[in-house]
Amino acid sequence: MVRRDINLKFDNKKKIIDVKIVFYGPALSGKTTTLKYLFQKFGKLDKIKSINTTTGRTLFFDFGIIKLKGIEWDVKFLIYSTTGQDYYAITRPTTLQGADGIIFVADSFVESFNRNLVSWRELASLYGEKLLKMPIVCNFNKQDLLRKFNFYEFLEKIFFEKYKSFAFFKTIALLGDGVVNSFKKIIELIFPGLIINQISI
Ligand SMILES: Nc1nc2c(ncn2[C@@H]2O[C@H](COP(=O)(O)OP(=O)(O)OP(=O)(O)O)[C@@H](O)[C@H]2O)c(=O)[nH]1
Ligand SMILES: [Mg+2]
Repeated sequence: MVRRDINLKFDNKKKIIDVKIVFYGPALSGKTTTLKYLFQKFGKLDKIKSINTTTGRTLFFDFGIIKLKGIEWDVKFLIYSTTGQDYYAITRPTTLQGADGIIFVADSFVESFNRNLVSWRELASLYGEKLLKMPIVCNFNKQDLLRKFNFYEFLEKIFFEKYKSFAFFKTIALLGDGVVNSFKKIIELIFPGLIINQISI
């Protein structure tokens, strides 16, 4: 089993575990759309708090909570998306603070290849070696587009094999394809050994 620094927050009295998951990636890759699909799926769309520009772009972050009831413990997922706009880049480390898992949303449009890489490298530089043990799921989003890059080329560029707790999915956030599965996967990576058959609230 992979060992990593554990910073999950346990409330022993209330029997609640807080888990922070952050959607990260370049501008307009589909982070907010992915998060919204997830919350809509759980009937919690109205529970998202977004700090947006007037044009609907993420200014600081989107934030929402999904609660899962267990037999002994409840898990509270605190879910954030960062802003992809470089003008607001200063907010990204703050949003990442204390993350237990990261879903990297890549834009699969062929001309976005390098923007994904720049965003990944920024993430890597913010974490340093610690990123190697961080649970990460990479969503290759916008799979509905005709002109996509080969995602294996991206995986090779980031040397994905060195990441100890890593998975990737093809997603279409607009339709929700792959979104729930990638969310389940990040939970499994955060709680190694746990297999999630069904997520319920
Ligand atoms: N074709 C296609 N478009 C998508 C998909 N997911 C998101 N989009 C579109 O991409 C644009 C940007 O989506 P957002 O979810 O706002 O992207 P973001 O990553 O949150 O952007 P920032 O917050 O500005 O960093 C919107 O027009 C979405 O409708 C997808 O799977 N396929
Ligand atoms: Mg956004």
